[in-house]
Amino acid sequence: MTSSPDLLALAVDIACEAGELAHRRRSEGVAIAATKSALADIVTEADREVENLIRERLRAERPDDGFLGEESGPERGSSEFTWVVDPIDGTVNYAYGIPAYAVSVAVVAGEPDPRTWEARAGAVYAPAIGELFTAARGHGAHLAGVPLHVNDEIGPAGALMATGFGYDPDTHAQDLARLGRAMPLARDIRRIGAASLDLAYVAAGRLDAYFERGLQPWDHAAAGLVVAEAGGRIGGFAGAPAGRTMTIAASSELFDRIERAIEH
Ligand code: LIP
Repeated sequence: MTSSPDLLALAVDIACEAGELAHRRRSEGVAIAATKSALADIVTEADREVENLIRERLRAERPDDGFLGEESGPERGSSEFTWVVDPIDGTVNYAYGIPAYAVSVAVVAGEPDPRTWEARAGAVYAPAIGELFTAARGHGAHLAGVPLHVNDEIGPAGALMATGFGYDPDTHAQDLARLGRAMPLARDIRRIGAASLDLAYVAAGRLDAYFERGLQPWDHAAAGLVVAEAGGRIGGFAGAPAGRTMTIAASSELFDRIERAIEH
């Protein structure tokens, strides 16, 4: 049985090496390699190179584990573990030179399906900002070794909330209407552009809440554990796990209020 702290140590080592590669490539200039689900959904050569580095490191260190990466898709393993990886979360920020991007490396037990997996360890490394958020199941969430906890007390001005919008322009009207229904709960809104950092900031108390429709498993696998280990609640509507339909992260009381405001 491999312990969650042991798995986290490997996730951290790989995420940091991968993040330094991403940061180096950014300084050398970024090339768009292709578009994916929509014109705005881009992948850079660095996304692919960074995911390849992560994949090779895991093949060497954990050859029996499965892998699910944003750029290379699913690869079933023979062990109980699957690594769920976003090589550069916040790809559009990365392409534009905005430093809010992160390498997200998580390891889960069971099928790599957010509805059923048990997240065991996660590392979210933002190399341009120099911050590493970590969590091991049952061992808390940390930033630079300091324990994290979500904000349980929301001030009279309301909650500082983050959200995001999908790449498909046809979904923007619905997303904006949902944001309008959340605004009475908010003091202000942030749109950071990297789900893993949005979630990590909720865990760190830098945001009171975050919600977004359309997230992929690799967007939230690592940082979702960071939120949970920081005493926060992460999930979708009506008790569903975080996923494509909706991801909400906040303290439990605020989660309920946001869910009621945006679910219809
Ligand atoms: C991004 C998320 C972001 C969301 C974008 C995109 P990517 O992930 O981190 O929160 O709004 O639509 O899904 O594509 O940069 O890995």
